[in-house]
Amino acid sequence: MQRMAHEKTYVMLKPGVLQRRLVGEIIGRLEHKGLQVIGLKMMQIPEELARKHYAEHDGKPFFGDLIGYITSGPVVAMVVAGEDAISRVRLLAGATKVEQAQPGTIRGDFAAVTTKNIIHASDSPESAEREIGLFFGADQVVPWEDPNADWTV
Ligand code: FUP
Repeated sequence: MQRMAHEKTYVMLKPGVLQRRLVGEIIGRLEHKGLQVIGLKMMQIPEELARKHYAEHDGKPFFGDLIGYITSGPVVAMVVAGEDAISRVRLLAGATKVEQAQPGTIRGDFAAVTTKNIIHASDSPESAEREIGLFFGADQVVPWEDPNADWTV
């Protein structure tokens, strides 16, 4: 069997997750899959950082709403690790657009509006590295040994 890559990914629970008291539910889904939380903090994102994070969307019609929403209240910023973590978290998150997000996924189960689609998750190793660097200092990421790692691979 081909061994998959151990990866880190940047995950962010958007402001509505706190307002709707869904923080535990969403983090629970990631943990139940066997992914490891190795960085976790709440923060109010300054507009400049929001624009950097979403720079690829600058100029698109939804950009203003996206920046407005992500800076409208605190977010939960996380670094999540595990085998194939980038694609596994994306699968758990579901499709970007709410009308395409399948039931059983985080967005499919909880998002009603695409701009407010609950969760951000890096889409590639390059994005993960860039985004973790934007939101976390090196001393804020705390990898830990998992003696039961067998069942996650
Ligand atoms: P994703 O990687 O799934 O978060 O998707 P994108 O990077 O394409 O989009 C980033 C955010 O922009 C989405 F989470 C929500 C918002 N967005 C819209 O509001 N409308 C769109 O048509 C596409 C994205």
